[in-house]
Amino acid sequence: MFKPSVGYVLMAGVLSFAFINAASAEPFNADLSRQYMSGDKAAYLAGVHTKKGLDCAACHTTNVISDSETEINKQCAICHGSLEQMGTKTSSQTPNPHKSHIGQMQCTACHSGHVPSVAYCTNCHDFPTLNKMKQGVSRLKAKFTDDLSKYEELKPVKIEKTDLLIVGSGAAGFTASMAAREAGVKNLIMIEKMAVPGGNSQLVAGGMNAAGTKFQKQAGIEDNPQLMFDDTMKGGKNVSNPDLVRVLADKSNESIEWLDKHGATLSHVGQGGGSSAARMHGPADGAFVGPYLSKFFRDEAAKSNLDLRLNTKLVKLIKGTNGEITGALVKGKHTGIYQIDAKAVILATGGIGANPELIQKLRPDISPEVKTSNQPGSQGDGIILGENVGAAVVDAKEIQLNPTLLVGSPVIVSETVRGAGAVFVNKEGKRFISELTTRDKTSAAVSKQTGGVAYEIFDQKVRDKVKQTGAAFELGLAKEGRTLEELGKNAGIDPKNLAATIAQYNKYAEAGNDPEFGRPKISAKVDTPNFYAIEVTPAIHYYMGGLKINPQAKVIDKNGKVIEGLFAAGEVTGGVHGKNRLGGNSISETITFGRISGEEAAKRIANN
Ligand code: FAD
Ligand code: MEZ
Repeated sequence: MFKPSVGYVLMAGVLSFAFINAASAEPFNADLSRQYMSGDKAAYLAGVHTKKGLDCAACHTTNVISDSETEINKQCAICHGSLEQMGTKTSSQTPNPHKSHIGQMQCTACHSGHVPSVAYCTNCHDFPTLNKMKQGVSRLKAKFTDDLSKYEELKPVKIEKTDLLIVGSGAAGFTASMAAREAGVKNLIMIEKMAVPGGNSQLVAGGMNAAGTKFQKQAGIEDNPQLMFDDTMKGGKNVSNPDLVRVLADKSNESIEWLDKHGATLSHVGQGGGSSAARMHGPADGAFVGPYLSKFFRDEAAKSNLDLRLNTKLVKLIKGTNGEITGALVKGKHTGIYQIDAKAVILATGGIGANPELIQKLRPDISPEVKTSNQPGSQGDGIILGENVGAAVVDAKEIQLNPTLLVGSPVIVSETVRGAGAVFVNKEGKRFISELTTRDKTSAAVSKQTGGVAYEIFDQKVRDKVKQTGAAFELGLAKEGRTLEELGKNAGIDPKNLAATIAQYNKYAEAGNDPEFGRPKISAKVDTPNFYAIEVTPAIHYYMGGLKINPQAKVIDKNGKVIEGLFAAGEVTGGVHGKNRLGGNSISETITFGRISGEEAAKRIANN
């Protein structure tokens, strides 16, 4: 397996930059392509194509390469077919990224012409079966952390003007863009530093919390915003900003309706930990919410011709003479540093979960060995750059561990699996906590079990009903047995204890009361073969801290004053979740505060 060293990658990057620049300045020529015919470079796509007799113009139809690389990707599809078609041609690959990422990926996210290719998915997934893909796509984890202070003094190569700049293409950013357009904003640019849009939002599992929705009523669930407010405050240990929590709870139904009106219907309702009513909304078939919403957002962006620039990173916010934000410096993969002047900037850059250095600085008590569920772009850029222009940061040390990372992958096993009846046991086959308590307590309890792991035990009923168990089976990480004893043997759990524990649990379920651990609303028995076990362990998952905002999504400075022109929404902000976020409250926050930020930015733009 080809494993380039850091120095090698850097050198290749420099060469590639030189090549692209040369290509931009003069017509593509045979001498340049010959460079890619021998040595290591022959393994890059440029070399592979050159050997086949194709010249540079086969891929590069223009002399200038856009940062999103859309024109190159168009050329890939012309010769090789769409991602769907590639999915059928590469059907022997396990997993098959062409199939599992239809619509989400650009070819160049994984395949590079002039540097070693990196399978983008290996930034998040650790596939035991993926050693090396065709065309030199190797398994290499890229390093995304970047010292943003180095951009402070850099001068832009050009200046552009727009009304609204949105930074980050997760749920908060996309929602803000839709709301801003609905409120009349015509000129807006959205930038995303990664090669793939979607952020952590595309990974969302169980769903979006909302209270008093028509979907809850249809399912006979009683709930209201006051209950959601109380649960959120209690779950966050009463340190959340009640004004923000009030907005979250009161507007949650409106946000579900807003999504529904635009064609994203979250009609399935599941139960999350710490919520006194089932209120975690997802798509009708109970599938993962992230891919469903991300497709919805990408389709909306295509319909509205959104100016979405991938591979384009915010590196500095620019302040005007009165302290207001007037725009930003951004860095495009090919363009370099340029300035975008804007009447308003919305930060929707997500959290810090993929920045181990920052996490260690804030929380040295969290072992550096703990994995993350986050996508690699979650580096805290928006928080660092916001602070650089005077923004206040709240709850800075509040980092959430999710108790149920699927061991052997970075996939989260959704709380809705426990909500639907799965039971927690340890290696000894014993229960140790209520399955539906809050994450802080659950993560702490799982960490204390043998090997720092636990198992979610469920039966065929749950497997059939809850699609959220699917990933564990697709990745070959779920264990199975026709009896509980057999399951115990297959999963490495004490078989006798497991059978006895579940027999006792079923008695509690029949009685509707769990005197041992107080699991609320206990009713579903684990009694229908086959039986299954999924091994889980805690992982860094969510940043409760972040930029201080007011209920209008305006960023607040260290003196308690609004920083004019600067808005923020989603995980980049703090204050909503206090010391512990309830599962399902984040996507709710991104839609509600994403909408507010778009509407408020539109008001500012109309008045300037
Ligand atoms: P993101 O979706 O993370 O988007 C931020 C974007 O900004 C990213 O694409 C990032 O690359 C980009 N960006 C960052 N810095 C820059 C920069 N300098 N320049 C340009 N772009 C930049 N929450 C729930 O409520 N329910 C769930 O079921 C749920 N499941 C989850 C499952 C997983 C595996 C994970 C990781 C999280 C889950 N969460 C869930 C939490 C939730 O997904 C996130 O908190 C939420 O999606 C954050 O949305 P966002 O728009 O604020 O940020
Ligand atoms: O982070 C969440 O809210 C989450 C993973 C919810 C879930 O499905 O468990």
